[in-house]
Amino acid sequence: MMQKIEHLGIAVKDLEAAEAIYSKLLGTEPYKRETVESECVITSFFMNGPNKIELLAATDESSAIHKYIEKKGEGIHHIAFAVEDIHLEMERLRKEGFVILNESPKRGADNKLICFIHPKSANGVLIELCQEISSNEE
Ligand code: CMX
Repeated sequence: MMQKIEHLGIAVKDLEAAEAIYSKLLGTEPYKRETVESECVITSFFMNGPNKIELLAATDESSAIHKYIEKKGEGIHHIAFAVEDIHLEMERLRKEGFVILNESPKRGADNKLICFIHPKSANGVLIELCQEISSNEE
């Protein structure tokens, strides 16, 4: 089942400028920057207490982030939920009628297996599932 909100994803145009703003806002620097080639994004992660915020900028125009910002502007792009077993959760949600955007989980940022649920299935909110990759799943 869904364990907790793992992070909030925020779509930004300029990663460095957004990092400066969120560093001031949260009073801490990002702990990690990571490019996810398959998603054409560069990400930057902040911790705020137990909570995580992911800034996402497009690396090219084919990126979902580029399309999102063109259409809706910068802002909250997705909510990610931590799951223990992403395969089981995808199966459960498929049976519940959610539109899962990935046939199988793929590798995302910050050592996670991820998949997405279409925003039309969840009241206009893009949902991400993520499972921590343990060393025996590498
Ligand atoms: N949140 C809410 N609504 C969204 C959305 C989002 N993040 N992205 C798109 N939409 C809406 C659009 O506004 C549009 O709504 P209308 O039909 O009412 O206009 C509809 O969904 C279709 O959007 P679109 O612009 O035509 O885009 P596509 O259908 O080509 O793609 C989506 C939309 C969600 C299927 C695609 O963005 C996707 O597969 N996303 C998952 C992957 C992803 O977002 N990767 C980047 C993050 C990677 C990471 O976190 O590491």
